[in-house]
Amino acid sequence: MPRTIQEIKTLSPRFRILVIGRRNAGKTKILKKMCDSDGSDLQIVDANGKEPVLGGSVDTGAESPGAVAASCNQWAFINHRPQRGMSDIENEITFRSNPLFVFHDSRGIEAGAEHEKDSQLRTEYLWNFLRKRSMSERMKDQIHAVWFCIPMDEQRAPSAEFELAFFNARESPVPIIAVCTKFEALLDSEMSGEDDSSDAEEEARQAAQSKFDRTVLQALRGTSHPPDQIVQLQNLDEPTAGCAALTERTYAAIHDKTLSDLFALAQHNSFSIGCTKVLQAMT
Ligand SMILES: Nc1nc2c(ncn2[C@@H]2O[C@H](COP(=O)(O)OP(=O)(O)OP(=O)(O)O)[C@@H](O)[C@H]2O)c(=O)[nH]1
Ligand SMILES: [Mg+2]
Repeated sequence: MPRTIQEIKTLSPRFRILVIGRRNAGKTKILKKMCDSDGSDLQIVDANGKEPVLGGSVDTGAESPGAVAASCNQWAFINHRPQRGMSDIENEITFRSNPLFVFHDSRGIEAGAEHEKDSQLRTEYLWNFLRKRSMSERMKDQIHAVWFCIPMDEQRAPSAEFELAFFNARESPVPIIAVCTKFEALLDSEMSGEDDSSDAEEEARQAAQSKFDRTVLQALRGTSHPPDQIVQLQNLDEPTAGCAALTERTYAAIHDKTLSDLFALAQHNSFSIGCTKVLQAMT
């Protein structure tokens, strides 16, 4: 029998997502888009619900100096580089604009992994985190979905040492959506310098799609445990761009009715906030 909203929220008040990806893959951007936030309302707490003690700075993802200042009130902001470290993955990231989502960020956990002999350990670390969380009895503590971001402006992605190694390693206990970010990079590489007519653009779009299908898609589908869904996102750095395709594929990947209702609830919350902002801007 379907559960009421109250029953769902009692089981799990928030939809919990693990986002994985190389540095600059576009992870933070996706979280902000999903919560309709500019980053100024980002909050991070550690596994005990406390503000984490940071050895360096934290990537707030804030988009304006004002927003940076607002979000940095919470942290020691020593330099511009996001803090890296394996313990980061335990931290909970939320946005006040949509408290129904909670995120864990791998934060470039793979940085340099392709050239390090312990790279397998790093993939292993992600899997251990997922396994530990999925064994949790309480639904609210489990990871409900994984967004695995693969940037299309990085020629080595997906690499056998990181992304493909991850999908070859184990069967996931939770739905995994491979998010191919910055898709326009493939398009740009197919555009010839001079001809920018709509015909040339359409030709380039088809060539980019075909290249993607032959390389990225085939590589991902050829892994031992391919992602449940694969989605392409592009131009997310543009203010009006959204990630409706990611919402759609995430929803499609979740088979548990309570969790898919919870995801719809959280997503609807972001949609309502977006609509309110548009209406406010118009009046
Ligand atoms: N062109 C383009 N740029 C994007 C897109 N998505 C994100 N970016 C930009 O890429 C850069 C990195 O994005 P982030 O969201 O900070 O990447 P990240 O994965 O969180 O990176 P780390 O926190 O360093 O691991 C930023 O300058 C974004 O504005 C996209 O779809 N297209
Ligand atoms: Mg980030």
